[in-house]
Amino acid sequence: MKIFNYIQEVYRQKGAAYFLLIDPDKTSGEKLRKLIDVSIKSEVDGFLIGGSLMFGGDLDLCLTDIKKITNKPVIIFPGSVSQVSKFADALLFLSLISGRNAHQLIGEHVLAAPIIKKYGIEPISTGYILVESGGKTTAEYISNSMPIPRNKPEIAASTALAAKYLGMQMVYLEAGSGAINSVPNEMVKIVSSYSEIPLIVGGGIKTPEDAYNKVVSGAKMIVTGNYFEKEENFDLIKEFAKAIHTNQNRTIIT
Ligand code: 1GP
Repeated sequence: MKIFNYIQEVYRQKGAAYFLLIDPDKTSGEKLRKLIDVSIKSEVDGFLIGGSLMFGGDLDLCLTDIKKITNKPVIIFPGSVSQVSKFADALLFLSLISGRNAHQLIGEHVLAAPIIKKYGIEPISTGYILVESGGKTTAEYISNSMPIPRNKPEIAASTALAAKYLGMQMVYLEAGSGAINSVPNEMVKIVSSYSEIPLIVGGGIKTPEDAYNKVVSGAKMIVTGNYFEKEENFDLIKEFAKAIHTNQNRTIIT
């Protein structure tokens, strides 16, 4: 089954999919193994690997370590072409559609496309929309782009609709990793109902209630990263999964 079809199956059956974002800079070795183990037991649906900036982490090692433990999908969440790896199942082929920087809209993609083809990994065409979140995030700084203001859901909705008309498979509404405020629920609601494209929502989600609110507002996939970089929070992964899987309790067969 293609990974995009798997994601669709998950949200059709469970209400929404829950993916954990792992930054190889922050989580590796024994801590990574423990995180994956707890995630599997907690019914996490898959993993995103990568980020806006890789400092010293080993992406290939992170991917192969995860693949040794689980057959849940492992998807690259690339900050740049340097984060394309043959060890992943798929890659979010992200175009920064909230920005007007040609390199982030199409430049990196031209460089990455032949590598993705050579490796045979599945690209999932995704419109990436940065939303203002109360402070400058790494994603905003590195992409050198202006996020959509929090109180302008109509701009986000029009951008998501444009992504749909361009043939993109998903839209990622992103507050940025470690954001002070997650994407407003009202914005999720308006964007999902207006554009009718499956929405990934992430950035700054720190409670199961916030994750749940995004799902009832229309998100089809929730991503958390930062919060589970601390081992003392690992026990709460199952609470997030329960909150996100609003149609529970059915198991998805890959
Ligand atoms: C970042 O949306 C993801 O790109 C996850 O954000 O690390 O804030 O959970 P957090």
